[in-house]
Amino acid sequence: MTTNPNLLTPFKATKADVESSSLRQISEDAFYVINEVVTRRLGHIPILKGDLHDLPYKVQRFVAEKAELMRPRGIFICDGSQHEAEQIISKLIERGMLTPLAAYENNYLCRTDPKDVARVESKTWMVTPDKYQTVTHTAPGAEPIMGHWMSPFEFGGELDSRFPGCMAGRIMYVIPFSMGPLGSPLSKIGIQLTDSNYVVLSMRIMTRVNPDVWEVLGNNDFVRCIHSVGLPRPVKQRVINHWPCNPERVLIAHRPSEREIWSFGSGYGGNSLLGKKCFALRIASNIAHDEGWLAEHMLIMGVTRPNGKEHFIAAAFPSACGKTNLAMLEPTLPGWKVRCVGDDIAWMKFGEDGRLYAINPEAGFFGVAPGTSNKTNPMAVGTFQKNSIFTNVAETSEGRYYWEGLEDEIKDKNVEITDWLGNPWKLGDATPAAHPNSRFAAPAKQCPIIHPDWESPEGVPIEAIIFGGRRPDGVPLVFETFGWHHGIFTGACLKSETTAAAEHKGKNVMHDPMAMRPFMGYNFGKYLDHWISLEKAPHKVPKIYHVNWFRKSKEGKFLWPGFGDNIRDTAVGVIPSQGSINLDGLGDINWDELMSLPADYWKQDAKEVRKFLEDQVGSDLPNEIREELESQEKRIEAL
Ligand code: OXD
Ligand code: MN
Repeated sequence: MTTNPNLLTPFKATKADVESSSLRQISEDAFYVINEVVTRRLGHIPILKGDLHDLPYKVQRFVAEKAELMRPRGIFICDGSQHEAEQIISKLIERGMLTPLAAYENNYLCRTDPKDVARVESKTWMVTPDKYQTVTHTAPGAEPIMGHWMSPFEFGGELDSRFPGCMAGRIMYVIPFSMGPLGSPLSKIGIQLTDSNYVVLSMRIMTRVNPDVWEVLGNNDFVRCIHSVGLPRPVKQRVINHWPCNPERVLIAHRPSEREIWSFGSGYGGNSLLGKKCFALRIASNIAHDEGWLAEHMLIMGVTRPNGKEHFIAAAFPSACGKTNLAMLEPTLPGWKVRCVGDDIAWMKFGEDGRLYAINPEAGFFGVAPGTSNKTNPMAVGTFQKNSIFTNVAETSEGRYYWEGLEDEIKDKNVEITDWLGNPWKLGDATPAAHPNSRFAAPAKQCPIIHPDWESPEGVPIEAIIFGGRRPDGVPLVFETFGWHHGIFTGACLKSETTAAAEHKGKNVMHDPMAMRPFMGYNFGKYLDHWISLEKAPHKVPKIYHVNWFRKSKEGKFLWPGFGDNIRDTAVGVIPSQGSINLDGLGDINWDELMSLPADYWKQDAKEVRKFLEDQVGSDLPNEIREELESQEKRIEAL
């Protein structure tokens, strides 16, 4: 770099000018000061691809600062192109980290270190100066289950003991991405730094990685995402499956006010694809609170009735309840049509016309593979026939993926199968072929029933919100809540059986309020207040429903065969009466059992719900929700 004589003159741009402007808009003097700082910070770290000095100043500073901290051997600025992906893929195949699944076009299998297979909730933290920004004032002795707080002081220590030099010998990729259609008023920008090329390839599927992000950034801020597998070179321990990670040192920390995410030690899913749970839920729910919108763990679907009218629905289910299957449902009833907008996350904002508009901030599906088949979800199967990455599934000698649920689709029963651990496996073996949390990452645009408006910048208008969970006992197939507050109360009391998406063991029915328990970005009481505050003129709030197709008979069989107005009021909501739902072709349905409200169950449940809200939301429980609790208790008492 040439030295600028102006460096000796006083720095004219104010700090605020520099912070708020892109490189092109600031004064010459500041320009040279910045260049100097960036260059000094980078030291001898080469830029392997792209030109850092072409990027907005705030990005240069971010990249340089973090490179100075993590000391990679080079910096690679991603452009998201096909060519770039192909280069990375061929390198990973050569190294043995990716295996082409030869039966498809551009599909790959990746096996992780078996210690790095799911989100690690116990090591996921929100860092806020005040503890109660993150967690509620729980009852004495009650450990908060929503939000996991760490003080900035403690975080400083955790950061210092992990990140300095953590990328030594590795490349630091700079990934510019948009959550939501680029340039939509509902979208947000992120930049992820990572030393995992698997993450680069997955982010390309799951988000919009595009150099046009640099243009949009001129007037917008971005979420800072810093990710390292946490294994600097030379590596002291054995790297299993060419999957570097550091499971003992995992840390996933969010600084919501700074709009910043620090993730260390894991390369897997929600721990490392920071656009997803970390940004689009935990950080975005903070932004949404500040800006008056909602960032929720919800699928978005359009349902068209035989009369041609389409209704958009957002639905919240805890992890691995079949959200992806529901989002891509093929109705068996003649004349009905479903089209998918999103399968996991919804960003929703009221428009000037008072309606609630939703976008899917993601660009791909990161679905649980086991259980996905032509029978349960042919549309997902159609989506991942090409350009997809499969992680921790099994593989056949014909170059096909395999997992539990595909038994009937194996044509040659003698085909050789290699399980997710790389061992030979046979149909009927006791161990699972695929890890229960094995995943496909597939581009949403390949979904045969993707909605034509799924990338519409203004979003789609939501008419109904559905909450649901896996409830083997007591809870009817469907009920409509009595109104906005009762709907929020019902969402706050959401429960479901635990799943393999995180590190939980066994099957217990667990509280998962609004399906957001692992993804809450701030105090849950304030979150409920925020939802309540949205019912105001001119907002037309959607109707809220609760569903449960996981109810089992006394013999342990599902009462409802699958996903598939005459009503009556009950203690927990409005329930359709027999005859109002078309059951044609569904065989023997025990309607009374499916829709019943067992008094003993609900009396017990009401006590448990009160204890949960008092323990977990404590003095932060909004009055409106307390009133709903009390009214519901009275209705249940009268059962
Ligand atoms: C997911 C989850 O991966 O909810 O979508 O865990
Ligand atoms: Mn999810």
